Amino acid sequence: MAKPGEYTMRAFMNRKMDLSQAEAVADLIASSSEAAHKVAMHQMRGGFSAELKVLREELVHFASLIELELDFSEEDVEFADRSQLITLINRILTTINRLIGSFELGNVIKEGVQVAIIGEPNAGKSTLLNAFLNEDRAIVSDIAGTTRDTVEDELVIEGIKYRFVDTAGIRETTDTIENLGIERTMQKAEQADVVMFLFDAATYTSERLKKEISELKSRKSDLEDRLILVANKTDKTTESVATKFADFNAVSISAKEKTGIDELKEKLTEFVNLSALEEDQTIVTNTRHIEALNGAKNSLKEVLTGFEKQMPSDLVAIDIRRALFHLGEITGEITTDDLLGNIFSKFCIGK
Ligand SMILES: Nc1nc2c(ncn2[C@@H]2O[C@H](COP(=O)(O)OP(=O)(O)OP(=O)(O)O)[C@@H](O)[C@H]2O)c(=O)[nH]1
Ligand SMILES: [Mg+2]
Repeated sequence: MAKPGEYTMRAFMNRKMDLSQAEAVADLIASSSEAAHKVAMHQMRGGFSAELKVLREELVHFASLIELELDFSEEDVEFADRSQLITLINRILTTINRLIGSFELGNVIKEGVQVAIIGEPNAGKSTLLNAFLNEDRAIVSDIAGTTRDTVEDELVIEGIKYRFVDTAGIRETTDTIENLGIERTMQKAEQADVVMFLFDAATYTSERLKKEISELKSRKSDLEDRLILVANKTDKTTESVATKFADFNAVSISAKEKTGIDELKEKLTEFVNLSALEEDQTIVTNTRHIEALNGAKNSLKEVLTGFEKQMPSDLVAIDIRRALFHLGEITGEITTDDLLGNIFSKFCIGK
């Protein structure tokens, strides 16, 4: 009987693919959006490995020069031109920093964008969730306080996965269960990548909206950059909602009539900057890889400090070897049985 991931593991053991490529096989199987699929394919075809290979080769060359110096330590020669080496290390650090920076997008692509829908009871949050999903996912009623626990579901828009979280409406109440729900709403709003604040366009005044937004922002200062204001129930009012809330840059919708939903989706996609994906750059999606990249980065910084402080070459050589070790962890030049077991056990049988 084949074990989980046995075939991919054999391919790895026989050097048909490196570890990051083998991991991409599992990512590919698990991918649930076009973007996740694309990133996994890029990695499986060796895009990431190729990038790391160049870095490693340059470092190896560099390490061998330094180690050569150690052999001739009595003669006090310098084979490795220090200023060239520093330039090289800085270039490698730039690449590593770009890779580490790509993880923000990588994580969004792999895990999806969390979107919390918040607002007062009866604002139409559950109706909006249902409109997004095109199904009766959450219970809708005209009783304020219908949703108590959070209701979550996923939707792929333009190749990116979004996780919508419908929450309990925020209001002052003495109901214990409802209060627990409201607490959970605030937690979800904290964790979310994007917060949609939904309000009833017919009953809200711009003064009230202004006050509630500033209250929200005072709770969480970084909300500004991830807040979308949504004026709902525009079907109920004959007033021009655009004029009424002109200062707020709100999206006007009717969740019930399903109007304005496309505009809202468009607004959502603006939150994800996909240029790196479109340019086919390497995007890191794996926390194991991020840890290794951070390890390599720190070791290389030590090398630079070593040069600055004119430390003996043998000490600098240790940090270079450590950086090589971390880069090798990603591609699997350096592995332990535990690590391999951990990676391949997550595969399904026969893959
Ligand atoms: N006219 C109109 N009514 C709406 C619209 N959206 C929601 N409603 C109605 O508003 C009422 C409350 O809707 P819900 O979606 O349950 O509101 P909610 O924000 O989830 O409320 P809680 O779960 O209690 O916090 C229901 O009777 C909906 O039919 C809309 O766009 N137009
Ligand atoms: Mg609800």
